[in-house]
Amino acid sequence: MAFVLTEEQVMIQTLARDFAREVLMPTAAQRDRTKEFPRDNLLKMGELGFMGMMVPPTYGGVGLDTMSYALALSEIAYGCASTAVVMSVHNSICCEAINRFGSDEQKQDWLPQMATGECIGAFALTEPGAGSDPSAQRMRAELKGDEWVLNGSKQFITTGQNAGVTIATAVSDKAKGHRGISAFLVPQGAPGLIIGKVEDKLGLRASDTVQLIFEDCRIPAGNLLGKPGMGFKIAMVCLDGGRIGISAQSVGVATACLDEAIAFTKEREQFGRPVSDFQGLRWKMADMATQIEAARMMCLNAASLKDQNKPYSMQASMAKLFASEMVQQVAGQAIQMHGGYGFSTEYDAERHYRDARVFTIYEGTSEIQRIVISNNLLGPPTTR
Ligand code: COS
Repeated sequence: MAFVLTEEQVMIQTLARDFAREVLMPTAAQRDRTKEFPRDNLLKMGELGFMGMMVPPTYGGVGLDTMSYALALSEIAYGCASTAVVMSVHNSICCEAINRFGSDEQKQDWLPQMATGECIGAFALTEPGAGSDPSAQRMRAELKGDEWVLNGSKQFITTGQNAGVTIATAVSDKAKGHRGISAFLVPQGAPGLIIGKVEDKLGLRASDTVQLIFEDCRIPAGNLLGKPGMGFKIAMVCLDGGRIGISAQSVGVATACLDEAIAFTKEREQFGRPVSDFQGLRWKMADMATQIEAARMMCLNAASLKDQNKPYSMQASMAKLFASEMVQQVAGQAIQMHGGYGFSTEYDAERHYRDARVFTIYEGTSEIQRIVISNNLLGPPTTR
């Protein structure tokens, strides 16, 4: 399937490419070292429309399609994967959840400030004992008067420390299993919301990943997102879109790896000629480019299905599975082609390798994607 991009999509892609290469890329290695959250860059991205990409203009966004979003996100990931994951969770999970499931009042309250990048979104589903199986979560939500009271903890929450709003799920009716899980809009500074352990990570170091502790955390009754018991569904629906985002990030990082491998091997001379002349490397590069192209097509395919309001859950999982596994190979090859320099922080190859490692894990591991794909093919297993 060949994709003919519209003029608008090419324009968005070019805007993101220029921004990523001129603004994000030159400072990405430094952010990796200092772990500084890219707040200023996110505000600039808000000005350019990248923080409310699919939010309708009535709520302050630019109302673009998922294809444009995936194209832009790939470019941002090319420049800085840490910035890209913040953009990804913010747009494809948080803004999407509020836009799709929020009341008009909630949309008015949150989306305009999210679209500017002033208020960044986080998504708190995972718990210490409930990762791949979010239906086993234990955080509780109890309606007391005109407030919801949340108790429990969430684990590995991207942007948890810096988010203006966190969409958190909790069990509001234990008897109903996953249909008793609800979703809540928890503003930064809500009483009883405590930032726990800040993870020290292998990669994506400028994006914070934290534990969130809810100790009698009180939020207004009106901060319930959707209806009671809709939290699991909201999470599943938004993760489908999120997985398109991770495939886009994978494509962006892999493309950076390939471009850097090409540049390095053309410069590097051994045995009296550039190492890019050796067929062993040329063919590897051909394979890398082919794999990236396949992943890009799968990512855009899932995005396009979503834009056409067709089922895309399986295609999103396929894109995420393929692209996130692909970038592991490509990033490893890029290091190999840099030789000893690839192992040094002097070059970006090692950072890409570290950043990409989580892509097969977050927003559903590769194993979970295979469950989603096989369930779509075969129906759920007959024994549970
Ligand atoms: N879209 C809409 N609804 C969905 C859905 C989707 N993509 N996937 C599942 N659902 C619904 C089902 O329709 C079902 O609803 P009803 O009970 O109303 O019929 C409900 O969710 C439960 O579905 P299912 O029985 O398939 O759920 P399981 O508990 O077996 O889990 C997986 C399914 C494994 C796919 C799910 O738990 C999952 O995605 N896990 C990974 C979570 C994840 O990505 N974590 C990372 C956190 S973010 S970093």
